[in-house]
Parts: sequence; C-alpha cells; structure tokens
Amino acid sequence: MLKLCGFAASNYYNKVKLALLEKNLPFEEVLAWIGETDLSASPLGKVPYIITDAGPLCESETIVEYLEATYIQAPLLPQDPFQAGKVREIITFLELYLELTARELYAEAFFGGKVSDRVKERQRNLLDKYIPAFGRLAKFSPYIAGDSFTLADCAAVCHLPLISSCTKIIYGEDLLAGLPVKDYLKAMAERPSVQKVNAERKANTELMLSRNK
Ligand SMILES: N[C@@H](CCC(=O)N[C@@H](CS)C(=O)NCC(=O)O)C(=O)O
Repeated sequence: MLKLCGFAASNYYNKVKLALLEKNLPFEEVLAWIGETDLSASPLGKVPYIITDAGPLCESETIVEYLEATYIQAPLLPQDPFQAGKVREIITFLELYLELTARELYAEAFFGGKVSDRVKERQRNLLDKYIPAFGRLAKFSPYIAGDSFTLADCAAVCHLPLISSCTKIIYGEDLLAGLPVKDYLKAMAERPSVQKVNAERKANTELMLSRNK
C-alpha cells in the first residue's frame, strides 16, 4: 500500500493527501515531523514524501503527477494536453509565486518568530504583483481551473487559506480579498475529501503547536 509520510499540518502534505482521497486510492499515513524524516526518501528533509512499491518519491508536484500517471481512475488532469497545461500553469503560479512568497512571512505569522520590516516590504511588493497575475489565470467557475476538480484544486484548497491568514496577520489585510477565494473555499469544503483533510489538519496543528512549546 502507498505510504504518505509527513504531518497533516503541512499544506504540501495535504495537497497530496487530497489527491489520494479524490482518486480513491488506499494509502497509509506515516507521521514524520521535520527532523524525523527519512533523508534517503526526501534529501532536503521536507514533507511530504511517499513510499511506493517502486521506491520513495518526494516533492508534492512530482508525487501527484506520478499518482495521476499511474492510477487512471478519477482523473485530476484534463485529457487534452493544452487544458492539462492550463491546470499546471495555475499550480505553478500558486506555488512558485504565491505560496513561496508568502512562506517568507510564516515564521512571524504562525510560529512566534520575527520577520524584518525589509522582508515584509519586499514580499508585499512581490505579492502585489503576483496575486493579480494569478487572478487573471484562476477561473473559480466553480473550480480553480474551470468546470472540473483538478490537481490545481488540490493545491489551491491547501495553499490559499494560509496565504489569506498570513497576509491578514502581517499586513492587517487579506491580500486575496479581491478574488472570490472565500466563496471558492466554502464550496470546496462541501467535499468529503476536503472535510477530512481540514479536520485532520486542525488536530495535527494543535499537536504540532503543543510539541513546540
Ligand atoms: N516543494 C516542496 C515543498 C514542501 C515543503 O516546504 N514542506 C514543508 C512543510 S509545509 C517542509 O517540509 N519544511 C521543512 C523544510 O523546508 O526544511 C513540495 O512541493 O513538496
């Protein structure tokens, strides 16, 4: 059986978990906190990684693409290569531009650390450029890439709430407020897979924070 390794407070872990649930694949979760990961499976010590019969695989996007190519049931990418490209384009914008830019602020937003004013200003300038650009690609009709649930939703459902709350905490305003993100997340939260991921994220986040005390 596939093993999903990491912890459920992680947005990248939950992106893979959501894809596994949506594809109805049996899998086992193996708890591995940062610092407790298998470096032969994930050389940078990041989560998630999976263990397959063929061996380990890390990096969430690599993992979901592997799952998609291996298990044809409940496809999460359009058949048409161009449309599949549009889905991947949204994922790239979400992760490379939005999530990784906001991530520089997480230490202060979520973990009691401090981020310098210089970094806050630099990331703000980037987000002010990246978010409207993302808004030009995202469809929200009703799914992030159009009329069906795709890998882009697996990413969006896990990354957008973090970006919203992080920017609210650091800048006093939700920088995603100009996009229909709230309604989108509400609609996605009607899916049993998303409900499961969110409930287990909350429980694991409490556990993580109590460990860090
Ligand atoms: N590009 C990676 C990002 C994964 C990632 O950053 N995971 C975080 C947890 S949300 C992590 O492992 N952080 C520990 C570290 O970077 O050392 C992916 O898509 O899997």
